[in-house]
Amino acid sequence: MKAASTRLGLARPAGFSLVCLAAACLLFTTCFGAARAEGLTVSDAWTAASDEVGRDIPLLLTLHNETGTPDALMRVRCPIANFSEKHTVDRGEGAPAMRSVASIPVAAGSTLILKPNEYHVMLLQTRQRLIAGERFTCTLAFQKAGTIETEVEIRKSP
Ligand SMILES: [Cu+2]
Repeated sequence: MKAASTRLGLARPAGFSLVCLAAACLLFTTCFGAARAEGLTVSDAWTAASDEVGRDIPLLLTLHNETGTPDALMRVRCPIANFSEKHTVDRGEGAPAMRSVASIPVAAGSTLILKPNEYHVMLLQTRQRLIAGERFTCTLAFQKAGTIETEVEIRKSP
């Protein structure tokens, strides 16, 4: 009897959102437009359209770490590119220069917006044309939160 009433409780609308956050989101499904796992959310992932194949192109997204523990983006895999790197931008003497880093840190309780002139992911050797309005899925591996899949929107080049 107790188990049955619990199930009934979960069927209520308020219960549904709880189930969605607690269960579905932990299984890395998309919830309210953001992909999340254990307090880490990936949202607003996008890249610019490109007619050329074989290009290197930045992948930009927002990382929100709701946990009390620092995390880090370790690996990114997208089917539309042969490789990917995590980049930062050094500003010393002369022009700013991109540099590959082992991971992108996401401090505890922070939001990090990747930008072409700050931390970003670089997709290397694109395998196909990137057409505005289309989407593809990338897999992001974090040190603590594990693997999160996110949809990436292709936006019109500025
Ligand atoms: Cu770069």
